[in-house]
Amino acid sequence: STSSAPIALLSVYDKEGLLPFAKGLKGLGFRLLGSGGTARMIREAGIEIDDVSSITNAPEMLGGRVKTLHPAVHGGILSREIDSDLADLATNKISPITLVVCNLYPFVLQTSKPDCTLAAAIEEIDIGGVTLLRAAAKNHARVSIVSSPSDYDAILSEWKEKGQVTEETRRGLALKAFESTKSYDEAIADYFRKMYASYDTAQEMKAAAGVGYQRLPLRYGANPHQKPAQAFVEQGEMPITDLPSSPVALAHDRAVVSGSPGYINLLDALNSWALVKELSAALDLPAAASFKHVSPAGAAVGVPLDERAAKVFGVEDLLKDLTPLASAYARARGADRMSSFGDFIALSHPVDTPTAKIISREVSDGVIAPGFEAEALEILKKKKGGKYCVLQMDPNYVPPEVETRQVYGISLQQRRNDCKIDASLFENIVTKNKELPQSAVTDMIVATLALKYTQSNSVCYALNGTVIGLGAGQQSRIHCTRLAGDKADNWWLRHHPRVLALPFKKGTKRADKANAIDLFVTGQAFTAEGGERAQWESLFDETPEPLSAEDKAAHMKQLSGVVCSSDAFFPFSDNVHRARRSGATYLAAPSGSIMDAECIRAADEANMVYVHHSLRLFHH
Ligand code: 93A
Repeated sequence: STSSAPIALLSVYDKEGLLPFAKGLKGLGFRLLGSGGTARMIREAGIEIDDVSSITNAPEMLGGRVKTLHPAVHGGILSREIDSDLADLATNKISPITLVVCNLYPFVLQTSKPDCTLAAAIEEIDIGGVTLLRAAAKNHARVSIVSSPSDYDAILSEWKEKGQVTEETRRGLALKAFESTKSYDEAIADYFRKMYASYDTAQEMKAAAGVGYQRLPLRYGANPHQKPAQAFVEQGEMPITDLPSSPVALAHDRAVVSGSPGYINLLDALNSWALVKELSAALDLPAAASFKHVSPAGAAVGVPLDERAAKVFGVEDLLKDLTPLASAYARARGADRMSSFGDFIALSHPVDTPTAKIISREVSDGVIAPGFEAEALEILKKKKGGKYCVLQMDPNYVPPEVETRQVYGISLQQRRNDCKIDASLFENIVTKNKELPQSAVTDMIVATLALKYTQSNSVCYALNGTVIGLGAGQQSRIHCTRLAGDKADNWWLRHHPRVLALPFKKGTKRADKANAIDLFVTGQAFTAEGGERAQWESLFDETPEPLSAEDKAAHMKQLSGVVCSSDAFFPFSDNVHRARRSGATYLAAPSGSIMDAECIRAADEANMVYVHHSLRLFHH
């Protein structure tokens, strides 16, 4: 080799394609340098190569931990073609390196072995290779960094053709190298998180060290066959603490548990927490949400209940003790008792005893709240044989501005939906009737905030600070408006004196009552036959007569003042007509439909108050 020959430095773990590539480089006039094993393999194949130690004048040491970490290597890689750099190279007798070929120790392969020890994992953390990749990628203005055997052929042919690796290719190679070091470090961080900052391991050690938790193992993913599953933060502490049936006191007044919530539990917990936090802040009242499948089944603020409402919402026996938070949850849990069955609950304020008492007798999966009064926690801990999922949320946690998720291997990134929803959103009244009372503004905030955290399309009806009907996840807007309207109708029919006086047998379970009432108000009890009918009838001391169409119509006429809000514009006036039939007096929706004028006309005909804004609220 002549001293002017370009230098290629090779240091690869994965030696696939190495020999033909080295041979090719040699044939193109490169001087080859290699780290221990790489150089040996190439030399044994009869290709001339020098050891890295021939330029460093230092041996590989520490059992291979230091192979290429040396100024002669990194000076040669990082130098620019500027006078001061060239002078430094000359002074230190360092030759510039033109091409670096490197791939890393197989950290993931090692840690995925079932019997992998911490020591073995740590030994597979590549330091020098990562430094080669980063240094060469940083200096891609001059240096080519080849990090994947799949690029060997293309590099050879490009050099053959053009006498160099082009700038465009070097840029692509640099990006690839940084991507590989990023995912490499991610894998190491993932492993360390599991070993050092997880809820499931080394509790005492972390307690002593006062180290925060970054990871919550999940029971499984969306389905039991989707294992493993975990939740984690990449920086700072996990803002959620899982409170156990028998808490282990840890640093920072925290407690951890060995059990773990599921993936959908966490989706519900995080979305519902965001909802109640914003609801409570917007209305200065305690707020509650009852989530199922990542949409609210109910949501409300702590507006007091009267006796009839208490009965409809299933808390008449607890009425005199209800706190504002308990009222909020009673409303959220009781509005659509069918949908809320097995819910995940979010509460904006520390859970008190009255709220815990309501929770204790309902079927529910878990609760997230910023705190728990001692007696309330005692009550919740007894639920589900001690397995009730109790999550404590740091109320001061603020999520990052940009959120990322992966779908089918593709990363999607967006600015978080951090828009504020408050009274100022509802100032543009576009109908002739402009009478929008404070209570309706409150309901618009409740309904619209609920939509912000509901799978789209969605339409929400609200009254008395309570979601009374929510249509989620429908592809057609009118289907949302109908679904939500039907739910609001059922909710209102449950106020009918005949429903309130249904002669249930003593000891009928709460969930069975909810089911039977739903069958009664929808009329489905009376189209049922055989065993299904007999089952329904068996719940009563005497079989109830159906509500007639006239009964229902007369009762529905008494429902008014309802707010109906939509997560995107109403495309046709049929939505307005349908909302009116469920007692809607007030409408809120973004403008932008070519049928806006038609919708406003329909609202005017019914003397409704229609608020336009420009905030679309799709959520997925
Ligand atoms: O242990 S290291 O982090 N120390 C180093 O200085 C170093 N330099 C290169 N590992 C180092 N490497 C890695 O060695 C490379 O990333 C490559 O994976 C491997 C090649 O070793 P050998 O040439 O001895 O087979």
